[in-house]
Amino acid sequence: MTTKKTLMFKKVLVANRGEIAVRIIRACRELGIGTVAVFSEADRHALHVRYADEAYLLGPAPSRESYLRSDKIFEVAEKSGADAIHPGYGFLAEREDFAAKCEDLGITFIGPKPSSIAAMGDKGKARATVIKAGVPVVPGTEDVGNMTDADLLRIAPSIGFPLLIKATAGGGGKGMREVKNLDEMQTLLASARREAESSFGDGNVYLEKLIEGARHIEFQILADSFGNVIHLGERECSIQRRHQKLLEESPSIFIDDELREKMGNIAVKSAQAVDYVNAGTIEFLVDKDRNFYFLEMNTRLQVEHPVTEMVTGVDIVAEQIRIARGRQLSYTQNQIKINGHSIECRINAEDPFNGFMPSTGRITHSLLPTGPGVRVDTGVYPGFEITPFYDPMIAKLIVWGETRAQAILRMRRALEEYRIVGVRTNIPFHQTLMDSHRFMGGQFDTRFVEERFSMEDVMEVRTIDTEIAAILATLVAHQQTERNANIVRRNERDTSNWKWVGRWERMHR
Ligand code: MV4
Repeated sequence: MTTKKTLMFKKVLVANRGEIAVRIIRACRELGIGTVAVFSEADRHALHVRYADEAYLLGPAPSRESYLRSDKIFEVAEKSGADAIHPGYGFLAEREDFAAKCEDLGITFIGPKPSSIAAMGDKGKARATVIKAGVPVVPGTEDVGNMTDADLLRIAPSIGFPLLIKATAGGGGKGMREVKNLDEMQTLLASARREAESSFGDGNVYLEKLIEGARHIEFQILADSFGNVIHLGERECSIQRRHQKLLEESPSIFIDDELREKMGNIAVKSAQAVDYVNAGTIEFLVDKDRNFYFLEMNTRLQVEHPVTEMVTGVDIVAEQIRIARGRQLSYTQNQIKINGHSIECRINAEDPFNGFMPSTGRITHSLLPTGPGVRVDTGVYPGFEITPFYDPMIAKLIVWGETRAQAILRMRRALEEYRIVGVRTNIPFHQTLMDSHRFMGGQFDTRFVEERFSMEDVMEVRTIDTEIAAILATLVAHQQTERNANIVRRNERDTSNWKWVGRWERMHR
């Protein structure tokens, strides 16, 4: 066996903010590693600044002037003597040049090699790379490099309609267009290229057959620098709105042990195809007939990693640090067992009664749910001001239950306990979702929230408020601020939860 130097970090710089910065600081604390926080002018009083051993100002609130300023971050690393950087998710996490610069400066990047980030960052290249490794992808273009409109128009009929135009630099649905027939393709190609150009500075696109009614299921993988690669099972991420995930769970009720093993092996193969090291996620589309297709790989820690932690018992951030220190994985594939069920609700400062508009302002009061099987990862506290500069996600509410039904019951209970006053949140949305029969029965795909999920139940509450408004405008003004704290809707099922669980579990045996 090759001997590798083990790096004992003394200090980790956390190049992020909010709940994920807090999450990383916590892992470092438990491992006895010092922490350095960085912050913008809007985040002087943020939780990650308070929890870190040291904290340094980067610049003004906008990300471009603070969390994206790699030059400032390297200055802080030098000044503080940090020997590693954890990028979290977003910001600089998937920037090949940032990871490379860390290497040049002798700072350990807690993440994959720059070459792996690059290989998976270009979606067209990623497709070509995993195809060679025998990974199933959605039928589509297979050429690497830029293709002209003429090329794409010629190939399209052999792929078949409907198809999707996707941006090679893409992700998150930007520059994506659904094409129903050849006639409309030219126009849609132009608009996809325009959007990709303005979003990523790269108008290159590729084609894939459209998979309708698919679920979005992703696999967590861990890889060490000795070539050991394991998977930690899947996360079901189909509950999303406009490409923003709202709820994730593990395991997926759609995946049985046999399919999990098959997809897990393919996930491992995909990671090996780019010589992957550290934590990563392979996204798949799974159609009604359980055919699965590689979609893309995320070369970072993900928002929804806690649901995997809850059912496997693996501390993913601690493993990331261990891997970056040049040590072997703590687990072999055989030691990974899925235990129970976990659900995560993303708590966003946005108003579900008003088109999910971002809500800003000071959190005056908050009461966190606690108790058995409940975990809250948050970066905010009473007195903290939510600004419009960053992602609206202010907390992740994660529950664990022995079964999916018990996890749902626990989530309903935790959502009831949660009080946030001062900003609107999407808690009422999640409460309505927890009452949805389709969600309970697992009958959903990626179109569920936008097409099948009725906000009528949520709207009903609003209608009542509007009636009150007509009578007593002043009372409503008061209610608006109180609503988030008071909106607890009961229904008959609450009085017979156990009967309901029993019936539901018999139904799904
Ligand atoms: C697809 C697809 C159907 N067929 N590709 C959306 C964002 C990008 N990551 C990939 N996406 C999709 N690609 C084929 N060939 C449907 C989606 C998609 C989707 C994927 C995952 C989660 C939510 C989604 C919502 C709409 C469309």
